[in-house]
Amino acid sequence: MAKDRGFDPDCIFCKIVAGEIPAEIVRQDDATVAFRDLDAQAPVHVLVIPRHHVPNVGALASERPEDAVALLDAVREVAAQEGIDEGGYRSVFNTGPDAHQTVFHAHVHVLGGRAMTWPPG
Ligand code: DGP
Repeated sequence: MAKDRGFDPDCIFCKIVAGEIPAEIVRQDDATVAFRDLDAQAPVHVLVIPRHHVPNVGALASERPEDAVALLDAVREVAAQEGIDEGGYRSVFNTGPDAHQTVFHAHVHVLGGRAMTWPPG
């Protein structure tokens, strides 16, 4: 991907998009990249991110709505590819410190392969 204004050189997920640091990529398209979370919380734990750097999903929806739709489409495809679409899976967007967002590049966690509990912690 060209390092246009959508690239933040200090962002770890931008570095994964650019291939500067390794990740186990499971799916990618023109707008999104999906890779396994380093700190898996379920048998399947994939992060789906937009290639373009924005800090969170709200910014993605307002600034790049076409990428937000692509992100949700990618979630559906990753779930099918990982075999968790029939049993069910959870999609999580953490936004801000109180929600435990630690990487400020929009991402959705796709978790599955086990029964989930509610409410989340
Ligand atoms: P959040 O807490 O919602 O911001 O989630 C960030 C997730 O990113 C967290 O579950 C761990 C994961 N993560 C952080 N750094 C890396 C990395 O370098 N590679 C991979 N694969 N995952 C990472």
